[in-house]
Amino acid sequence: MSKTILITGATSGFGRACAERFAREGWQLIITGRRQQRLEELAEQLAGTPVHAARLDVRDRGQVRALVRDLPPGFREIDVLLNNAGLALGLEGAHEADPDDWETMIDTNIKGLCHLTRTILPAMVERDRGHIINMGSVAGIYPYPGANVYGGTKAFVRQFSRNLIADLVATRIRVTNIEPGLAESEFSIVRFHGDRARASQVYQGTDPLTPADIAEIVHWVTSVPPHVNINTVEVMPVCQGCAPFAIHRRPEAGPPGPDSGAP
Ligand code: NDP
Ligand code: 8X3
Repeated sequence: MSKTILITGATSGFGRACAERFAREGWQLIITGRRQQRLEELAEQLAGTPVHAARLDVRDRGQVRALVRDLPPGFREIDVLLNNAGLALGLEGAHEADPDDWETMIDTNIKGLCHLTRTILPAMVERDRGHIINMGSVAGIYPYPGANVYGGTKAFVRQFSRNLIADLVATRIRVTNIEPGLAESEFSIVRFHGDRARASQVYQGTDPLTPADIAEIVHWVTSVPPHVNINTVEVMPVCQGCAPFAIHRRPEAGPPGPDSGAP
């Protein structure tokens, strides 16, 4: 019998690429997102694959409960929950950022991910089988200016994933946190509130990760032997590195001398 994966945020980027990847492997798909038309287009594109498409805003607990309650026969046993839906909004410093943007990121990246997990996990525990894959980010490990709440939400995803592993140690359920770096999708268009020119500058002159790269990794973590749990995957494009610690020098101090220890 085919396995079933539920993907949040399947209307774009990583989620959509994962839907295509798992369809190629013969899985059944539950694809979700807020944009109904995109869901319909994807379901049509994947004709031949058993697909249940359902409009879902992960921030709405009622919708999450209804989604699971109303799953059609044949889709009720979820083998993999891919908690992928998420977003960054803004790149302003913490003193200038929009508090509404902060709330949206917390509601989506943290609370939405928790709603899905809490709703789907009991049946996995009952069956003693399942895999929760969370989409974290390198922003949850390394700070950078303007990441403030976005980075904080992904740090939550990192620790929550580890705490799930702790809670589920006596079961056969697996938990993986995937932490990508620079990847080209609609991520930056959303971050800059639809400013496509600014978004494209983020990737200019780089060779970023692609959604297909991430889908390959998501598929791989599900394909290792059942006794193996890939806890975390941290992945960046080769063109990205971890910046040195920033040091602000007062202008009047002049340039650093040779023995200053400056990086
Ligand atoms: P995209 O913007 O291309 O895709 C984001 C997806 O999330 C869309 O399908 C969107 O669907 C969905 N989504 C957003 N808000 C909600 C909501 N409230 N309810 C349901 N679905 C929602 O970005 P990516 O594919 O790049 O991002 C996917 C995940 O990967 C995110 O969690 C992001 O933080 C993370 N990530 C991205 C990186 C990157 O550089 N691109 C790097 C590291 C992590 P819709 O609008 O239809 O609801
Ligand atoms: C997205 C990656 O580095 O733009 O999570 O924050 S980054």
